[in-house]
Amino acid sequence: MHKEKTTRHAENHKQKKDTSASADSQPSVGGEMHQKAGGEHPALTTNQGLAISDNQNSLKSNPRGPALLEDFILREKITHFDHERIPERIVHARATGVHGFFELTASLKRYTTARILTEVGQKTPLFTRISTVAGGAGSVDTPRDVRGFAVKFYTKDGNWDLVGNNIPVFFIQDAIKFPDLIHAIKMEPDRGFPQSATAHDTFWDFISLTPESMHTVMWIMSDRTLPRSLRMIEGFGVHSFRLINDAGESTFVKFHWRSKLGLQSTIWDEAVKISGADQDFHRRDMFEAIEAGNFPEWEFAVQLFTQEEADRFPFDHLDATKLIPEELVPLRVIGRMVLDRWPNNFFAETEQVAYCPSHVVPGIDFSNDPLLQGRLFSYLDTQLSRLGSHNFHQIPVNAPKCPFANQQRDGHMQMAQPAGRVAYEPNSLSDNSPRETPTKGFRSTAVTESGEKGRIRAESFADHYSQARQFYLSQTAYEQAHIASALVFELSKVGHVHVREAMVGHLRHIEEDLANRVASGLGFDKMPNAPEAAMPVQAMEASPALQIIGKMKDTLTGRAIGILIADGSDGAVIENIKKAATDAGATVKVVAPKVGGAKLADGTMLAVDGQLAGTPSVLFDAVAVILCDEGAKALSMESAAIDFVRDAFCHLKAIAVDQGGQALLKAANVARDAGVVDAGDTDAFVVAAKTRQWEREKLVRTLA
Ligand code: HDE
Repeated sequence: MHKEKTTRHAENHKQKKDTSASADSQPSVGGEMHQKAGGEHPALTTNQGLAISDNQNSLKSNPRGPALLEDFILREKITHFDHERIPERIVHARATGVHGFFELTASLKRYTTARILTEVGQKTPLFTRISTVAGGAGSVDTPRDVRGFAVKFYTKDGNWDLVGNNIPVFFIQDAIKFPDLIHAIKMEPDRGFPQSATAHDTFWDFISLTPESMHTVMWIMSDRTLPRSLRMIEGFGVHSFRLINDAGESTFVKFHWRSKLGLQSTIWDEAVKISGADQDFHRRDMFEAIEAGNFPEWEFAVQLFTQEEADRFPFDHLDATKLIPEELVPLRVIGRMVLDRWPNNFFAETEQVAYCPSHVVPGIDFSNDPLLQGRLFSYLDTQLSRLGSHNFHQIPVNAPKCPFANQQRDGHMQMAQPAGRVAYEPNSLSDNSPRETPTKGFRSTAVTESGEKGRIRAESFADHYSQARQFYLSQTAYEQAHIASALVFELSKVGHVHVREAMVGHLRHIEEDLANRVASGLGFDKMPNAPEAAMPVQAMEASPALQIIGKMKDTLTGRAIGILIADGSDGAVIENIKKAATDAGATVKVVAPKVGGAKLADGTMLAVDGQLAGTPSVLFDAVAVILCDEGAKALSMESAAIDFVRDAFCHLKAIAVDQGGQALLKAANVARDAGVVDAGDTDAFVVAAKTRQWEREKLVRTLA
């Protein structure tokens, strides 16, 4: 009986194999029945080039017998599979990578010899990787977190890596604190949670004991850490660098990326729900934009300043917890970056790309920022453990696109085959071996250093609260309320009361009103004392450039509109909204109870892009609800439809409705306001969809 069964199974399998193999005489690639026939399939081979005749069955001593050690094909395949993973990045493990180019539009020849910054019109290929910081490689795209913004420029003078973030300041001043910061932020070591979240005891414990973090805390509690899209973030090199011109003169520089689509964030409740609806929300958004040819673009800008100017700043520019307000040193736009090519392979490119702040080109040099100095060591070191070899620069995504040559040899996974007997310098035996280039090679700035050696924090780094206060006071009232509410949320997840109190104590130095709002949100009956400040808080001019709302562009370009329909909806109304939104630059997706489509009022079937339960309104910037009376009645009984409109309203989005849509709103207990418009008035819908209905917020949630 057993024997019979086995034979029948073997025959079935053989049949399958024959069907797919009949397309050509080569062995099949997948061997499945659904595999497409036809085409020129290359032979499936082992890594030694041996054609494989059967990729479905391992070699056995008899049909039901044990597998044989002799099966070198099985062993090769399984061994390779067993080793597919490499250590993920300690921080910034989760990311999206895209190829693109940089084009210089204004020369910095007066300041630097770096050709990428002097040859106007020159296009330099690049690879950009945008990441979250705290979560593992498989974590969600939309936690409250800083975004890494790393760009590898493949310049004619060698690779230049600008490894920045989407906020311009950092938590700590000295690299020696980085392991502590990251250990506090990551999941707690005994319990293994939370994944990618700052809302837990160890993070806030560390922060409450680290006053220098307060400025960055204001940034991470703002909606900057809840980006709507990776295409809508700013980027900052954070540290001061130096530019060096051909006379050897040095000018300090800060680097900035400014998104052409403008800065845009989600709000907290929305971000939480997006995490559930689509864990890959940002990666998918970027992929779909690139696939559709909507290439994201950033302006590249610099802030340039001399040592004398720096000496007059009311803060130390070598301290990475400080920024230079644009009002003090204006941004000069000198180029643009366009991302236009998705990688062929996620692992080979996005995972294996190795950024190092030490990768600079002649004409660019480092400042003494102690955080930057530590980074110059860390990144090369981390690549060795991640990628396993000093030869990681030979991996295609890391290799310079200009010629490079030296006398370094051998090592794990050496791919090159350097010819000749000379592997040293100087030598007199070879007339074409690489030599130093004294004039054009990289040179460090000649700076005079003086002072006492020691483990010392400069006095000029002691002001921990002034820029935190400046940031908070520069925000709109809506953004201030979001910051206060974020602090209440985060600290409410902290079990240790003394940590909550210590944090509110720090907030008192930043702004008493903020401290009061947070204390009240946490239900304190008494205001905690403020800790002693190392320096009195300085009054600084408000900097509107620090807002998000002020920078949201008056456009639908890059945004997404969702239209909820059902059987019986009016096709003409749907079409008008679709046209108005796409004409204004948005992408449109139609959502219905069934993914197969909806039968419209005129009897035609309309194909749809998403099924209601799997396509909530959090995935869109604005929505339209077009329903017949019957459709509205049916959807009034669907919690997914009720959530669709309630969430759109509570996330302050524009909603266009026809009569049926209005009925659904009523069933969902959603009121009409200026952001709820008639579906027939597409102009009004487009205007409302370009912004959020900020005034609505106080009606839908209690903010701190
Ligand atoms: Fe990083 N950081 N970092 N960092 N960082 C890494 O390098 C480190 C800092 C940033 O897409 C690691 O390749 C130290 C500031 C980005 O691959 C590691 C210090 C800024 C990325 C490392 C800092 C950053 C990293 C982990 C304090 C903004 C992702 C994997 C001195 C200017 C790059 C890796 C990518 C990655 C160390 C602080 C940005 C461990 C020691 C400040 C965007 O080497």
